[in-house]
Amino acid sequence: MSGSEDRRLILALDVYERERALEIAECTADYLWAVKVNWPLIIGSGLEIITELKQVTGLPIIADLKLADIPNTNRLIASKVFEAGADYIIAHGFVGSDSVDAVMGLGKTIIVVEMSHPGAKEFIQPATDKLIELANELEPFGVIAPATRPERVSYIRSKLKPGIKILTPGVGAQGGRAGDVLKAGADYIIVGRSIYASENPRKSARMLYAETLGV
Ligand code: FNU
Repeated sequence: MSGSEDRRLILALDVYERERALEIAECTADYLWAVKVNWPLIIGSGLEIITELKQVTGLPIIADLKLADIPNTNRLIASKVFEAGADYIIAHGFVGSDSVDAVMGLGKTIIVVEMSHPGAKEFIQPATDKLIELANELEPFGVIAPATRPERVSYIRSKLKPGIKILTPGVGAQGGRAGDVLKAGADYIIVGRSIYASENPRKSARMLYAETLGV
């Protein structure tokens, strides 16, 4: 097994149960760059799951809370999440630079500049240019862009300061393809159901990892 430097796969671990989450994370860890936790797992298993996942996998943990509140509330939430061991946190940019800044003061942040679902075209996509500007100004670790629209990922890459990573959910269950979006300029793909809901999560993660290698 290679070192984690060449890994570009992030597991979106959207299950409720602690045992199941730990089991899936452990058996797929060899192929992952990081594990992403979202509200379903935190609601189902508590914030301590972040600490446990780190212990079991040794991988970075991304807290996908899509923070979208006033600066003080964003700060209150993010400080507990970083305290629990999260390495990265995802925040919405549309609430404004002060709200994002509050999170960035506490730890590594990923800003949503465009979402992957069809409804993202209604309100978020029209604001993407401004959200890219915000990212260029604040220089977060990375941004979220849609694996379901590789042409938008190319566009976002062309406008984004070099060095800011692009993380793309939407591969598999939402219709995006790993090769297409990596070729378009994504640094990482985020995959949930195609791994955790498959019959053999380890095998599915290995196949996706293999797809990322040749790009
Ligand atoms: P899967 N996610 C997403 N689109 O899908 N954070 C976005 O635009 C975004 C996200 C998350 O479809 C989603 O909440 F900003 O099962 C889920 O945790 O592969 C994961 O990415 C995709 O899961």
